[in-house]
Amino acid sequence: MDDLKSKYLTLIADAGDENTLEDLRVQALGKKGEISLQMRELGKMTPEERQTAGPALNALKNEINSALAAKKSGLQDAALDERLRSEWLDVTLPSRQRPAGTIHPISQVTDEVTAIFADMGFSVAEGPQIESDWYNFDALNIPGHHPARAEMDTFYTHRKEGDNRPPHVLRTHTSPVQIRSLEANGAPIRIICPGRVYRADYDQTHTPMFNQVEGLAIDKDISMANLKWVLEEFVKAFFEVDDVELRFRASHFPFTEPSAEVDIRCSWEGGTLKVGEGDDWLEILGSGMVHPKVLTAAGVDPNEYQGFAFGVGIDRIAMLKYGVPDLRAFFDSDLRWLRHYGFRSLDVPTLDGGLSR
Ligand code: 2U9
Repeated sequence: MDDLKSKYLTLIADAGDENTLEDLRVQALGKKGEISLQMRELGKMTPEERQTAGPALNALKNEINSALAAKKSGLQDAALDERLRSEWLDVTLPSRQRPAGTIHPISQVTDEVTAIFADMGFSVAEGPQIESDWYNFDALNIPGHHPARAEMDTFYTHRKEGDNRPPHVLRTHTSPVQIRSLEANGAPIRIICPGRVYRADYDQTHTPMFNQVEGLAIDKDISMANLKWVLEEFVKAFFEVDDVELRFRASHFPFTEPSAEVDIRCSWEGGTLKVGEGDDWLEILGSGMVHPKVLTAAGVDPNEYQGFAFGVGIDRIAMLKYGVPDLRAFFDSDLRWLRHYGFRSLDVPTLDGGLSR
């Protein structure tokens, strides 16, 4: 028994980790362990022998258990000391920079345009992107047979079998918002309507979904002179130039009469657009005086009121202002590259108190 004791106490003292300790526990005290087998031998002994061997075996078992427990706690303490020595944290290190979110260029340009028109007394109106045939076409003087319907080739929803009403459309312009606003508020009115519009088109300068801002000013004494001034102020503020020359070219839209496409004087020196100087002309928007039929459809008396309307492609003027060559880039999922074009990031405070850009 003394041999067993010194054997196990030595082995326990030498054990280098908790797994070895557990193996030793099983080897000595497990079901088939050396001490357990000796316990089993007690049954075969005489009562006298058992009286000395029994307590001695129990004492040995307790001593080994204590030695195991003491060694285990010693190993755990040593492991903790080692971790405390090797694993440490430099709390004085600066925090990691997180990638900052950015405002989408279309949102940024929409905000810029909105701020410019807000300064001229326009408010913002919004409406549904899925429109009825009436608001998207008929109310805007585009009847069923009108060629403009085909030009604005759009996406239609399906009606149930047997439902012969015209299908809803994904709006092809934000003009229906203006009809709805006129119906709801009447004249006078001064609004801009920014938002998504849809046409079945896809190439370098057309995407099936794009963004427009349209404007409408209706009152008792509005003329094309007012339109010209408003557009000049807009172009100067948007392209950040002191002066600009606008050219109105006669055009045709079903919803305005007369209608004009508007060009701005510019140059393309070295491939970069310069607004307000040079010998080139760049078309940037369409406009005109609202057609009397459109006013009537929106519940406004054209004998009492008249006004102007215009429409600008937000994506287009964003491309022009920031020199982005392919419209489709705006709708890529990863927009980090747009920083290259000078779109500002959100100012995101970091943990060290600075601003990451
Ligand atoms: C109402 C009455 C008239 C909005 C107008 C244009 C001319 C125009 C284009 C610009 C580029 C569409 O995005 S684009 O392709 N728009 O040329 N839009 S006048 O006229 C209206 C709108 C609402 C009630």
